[in-house]
Amino acid sequence: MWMKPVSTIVQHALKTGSVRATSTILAGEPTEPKVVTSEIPGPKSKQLIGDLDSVTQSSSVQFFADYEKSIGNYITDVDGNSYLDVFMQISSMPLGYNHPDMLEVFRNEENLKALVNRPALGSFPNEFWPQKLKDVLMSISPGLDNVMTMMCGSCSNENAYKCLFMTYRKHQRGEKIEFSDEELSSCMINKPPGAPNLSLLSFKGAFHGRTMGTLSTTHSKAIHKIDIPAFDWPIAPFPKYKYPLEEHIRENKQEDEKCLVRIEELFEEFNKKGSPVAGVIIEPIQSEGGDNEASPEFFQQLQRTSKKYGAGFLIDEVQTGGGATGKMWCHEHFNLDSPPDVMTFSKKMLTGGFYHNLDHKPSQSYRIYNTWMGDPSKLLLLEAFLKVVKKQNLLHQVNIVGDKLKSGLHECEKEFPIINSVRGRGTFLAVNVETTALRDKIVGNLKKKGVLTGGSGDQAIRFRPSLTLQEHHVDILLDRFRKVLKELK
Ligand code: PSZ
Repeated sequence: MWMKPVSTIVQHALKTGSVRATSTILAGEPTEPKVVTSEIPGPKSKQLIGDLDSVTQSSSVQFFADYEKSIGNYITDVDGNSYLDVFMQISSMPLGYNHPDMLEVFRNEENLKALVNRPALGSFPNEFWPQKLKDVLMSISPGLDNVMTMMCGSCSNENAYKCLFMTYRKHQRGEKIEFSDEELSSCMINKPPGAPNLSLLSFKGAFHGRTMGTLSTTHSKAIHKIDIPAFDWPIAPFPKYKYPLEEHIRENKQEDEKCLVRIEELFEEFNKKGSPVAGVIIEPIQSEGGDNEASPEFFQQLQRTSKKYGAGFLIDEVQTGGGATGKMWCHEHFNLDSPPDVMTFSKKMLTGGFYHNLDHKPSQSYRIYNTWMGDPSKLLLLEAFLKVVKKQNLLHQVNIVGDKLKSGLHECEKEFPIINSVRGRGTFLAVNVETTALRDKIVGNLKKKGVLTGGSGDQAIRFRPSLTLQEHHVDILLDRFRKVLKELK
């Protein structure tokens, strides 16, 4: 029976050596998945998909959700199916559905007014805005001095790219902030020197967004890019590792070195071409492209190479950020010499945006600007989320639950040879399947058993639960995963 999630929270303690992580099961969260329709989408969803398709492209819709009934780690659809959701709206619901502390935010009249009276933040911010930015976003800054909020991951990257270019040109001009008449007139007709020939280096398999600028740095699937003009910018190889990592240390190290050599070559080539690399853009774990990891040493060296060539170093934490890797930011696992120059976020962070150092602060107003520049109500949600992370020691829980899931997956890969290459950090995990067709089948069959996962790249099944996933959820997930794999045998 559906119960209101607001009043009771059942506290569970996870015994974890000396440190305890408290975790919550929301009242009303189902104890297991329940699939009641013979097909997914069920009849009601199918009808709604038909309805929707008469007004918009809707072939990506999996089912229609009932967000009244969805709770905690379970999403319920309009046909009454309840799924254990370890995909969480493409890695973006930090505390699952209808978390009471999140609902509470807009029970407060002042917060409700911040939601309703949506400002053009760049010009008419709320009185609380400076202090909230400090208390909330700056409290988890990855060592960077400033932050700008934005609407989504793509526009965070889009604007961060512009900062990289502006900073590169500032350095080229010898820190002068005045522009020449020629620059000012040529930029108006998309010509150099005002619109300079500069490039950004990105990686094969990367995903940074679908907007016109970011799409030139996205290389995960052709369907994302086809028919759209793109910048001719350098695309470097991303390391491809052999698993298990501890059995392939030498080969994987050679793979890093091979990629790093090619990256230097690309810097040189594009310098020679007259389109120098102004910035390097990279995900800490390539997500859409297939959950590809690279070593801390690779990232350390890449940052050094970027510095050597005067290029800004941008880490895209849109998918990895917000705690699922067991640290607030995945790149904290890399022990870099210094923070990246720019770091973008969105998804679990609820607001989009980017942190940057002072060198990347725009020199004049209106160079990075749009109407909303984010949304104060999203910062209020982020504030509530971070309080729960702290109160319940959720990063610790992510590590414990992630370890359990990872070792369970390792057992599965021993039992079922069609899966391999278990990898990832925290609960941000993935496993490969021999072929794309089999992968898709497994993801589909898991859904029929009431577990939502996602595909990434050609071969990976990815797990992207919220930070509230607990050990008993992992038991259910692994049980259904085993059943699906057994049925394939
Ligand atoms: O198909 C899509 O458009 C998807 S599926 C998952 C994403 C996009 N992820 C978005 C994303 C990302 O994973 C990384 C690493 N960087 C940027 C983005 C873009 O964020 P949004 O979608 O908020 O614009």
